[in-house]
Amino acid sequence: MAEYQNIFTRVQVHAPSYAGVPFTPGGQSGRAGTPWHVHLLGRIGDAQLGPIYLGWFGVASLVFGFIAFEIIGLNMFASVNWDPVQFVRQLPWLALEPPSPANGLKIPPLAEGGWWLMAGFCLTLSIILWWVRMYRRARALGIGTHVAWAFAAAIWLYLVLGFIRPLLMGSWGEAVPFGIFPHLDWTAAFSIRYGNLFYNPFHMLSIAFLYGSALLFAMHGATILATTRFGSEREIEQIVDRGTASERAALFWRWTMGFNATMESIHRWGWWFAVLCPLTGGIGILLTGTAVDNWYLWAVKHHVAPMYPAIFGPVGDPASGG
Ligand code: 07D
Ligand code: 07D
Repeated sequence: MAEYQNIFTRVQVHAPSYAGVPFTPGGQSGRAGTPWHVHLLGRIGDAQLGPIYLGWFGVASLVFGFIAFEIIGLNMFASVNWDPVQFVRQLPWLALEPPSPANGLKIPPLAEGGWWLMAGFCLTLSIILWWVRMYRRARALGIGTHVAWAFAAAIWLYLVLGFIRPLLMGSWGEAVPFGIFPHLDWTAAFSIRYGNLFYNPFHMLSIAFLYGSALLFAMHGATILATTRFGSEREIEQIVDRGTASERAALFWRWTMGFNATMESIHRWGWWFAVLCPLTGGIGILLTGTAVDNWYLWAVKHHVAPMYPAIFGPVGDPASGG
């Protein structure tokens, strides 16, 4: 049986297209498009493509997302004097920067951060409209809204980074620029400016949930793959009747760790770890510069980090003149 190592999808079921369960009534538009089947998609998931649900929230979200994408892209294009070769060559380094700190929360001229503000507005609207779409589609199907609330946790961090914290700090200049490497530079600079984010306990928590999410997902994915030959991928059935697949999966972990999750609780573990990563992260960013100016000095004060040897004299916050 050693050849049965289920790492890549190997079974592709062929069946007629399926439109899905009927809608709950209430003025909803139908599903759009005639479904068709793509073999390559069937290798990574379900081979059936469509029908998709095109509601107003989804369409509006895509429109605003497209506008944001265009504003960012055209500003980047303009920054290389509309040279297509340089645009492609330098793309990862190009940026649309927020207004300068001197501007505060005023609405700046377009070329001095105004475009950034407009792009941010459209992107935020797009993301929120997409959230509404996810929420409403879940309700229409009569399922829980867990996906929407997990998405909301990510939106929380996004809003803290680009909107709530800049508001509290009184300057759009505090927000993140648009751009691949520029947003990494911002992240590194932010950490240094506030005395090393590693000493922020909420950054620590966020990292623990990030790593924990990867660990849990690896364990869960591996456990299910290892027991699919006994039917464990039919997870819901295994919740109410654990059968031989779940029995073995549970036994495996009880043997190796002494404790096992259940077919139901493992998904709660996954959901909470994933949600708590940006949730705690957002708290950490919100506190930075508002409640705490220097996380290293904060850590020294709370006996988390050691003080540097006194030979250099007392260490103060360099940002406030030492
Ligand atoms: C795999 C789901 C698919 C999503 C993808 C991302 C865009 C951007 C825009 C060309 C896991 C789609 C990308 C829509 C296109 C332009 C202008 C999700 C998956 C494939 N980051 N970040 C990336 C965003 C922040 C940080 C990559 C967004 C904070 C570090 C990608 C946001 C801080 C590293 C990206 C955001 C931060 C990255 C891959 C918003 C602290 C990397 C993302 C809206 C949290 C990594 C070059 C990925 C990289 C990376 C997008 C915010 C830090 C471009 C949309 C400000 C340290 N970030 N990021 O796979 O390779 O996510 O960077 O908040 O090392 Mg980032
Ligand atoms: C970004 C939520 C917003 C995204 C949304 C999606 C679209 C469309 C399109 C699919 C990710 C928008 C969608 C636009 C998509 C298509 C086509 C979630 C986002 C709404 N750090 N760090 C974290 C580590 C350091 C710093 C979190 C590790 C240094 C800053 C995470 C290390 C410095 C911030 C984490 C490390 C530094 C963070 C992010 C190691 C830099 C944050 C969690 C080993 C020198 C953010 C409290 C997350 C945060 C954050 C990990 C090091 C800076 C756990 C492992 C010391 C400024 N860091 N970090 O879910 O919350 O992000 O901090 O060194 O803001 Mg860090």
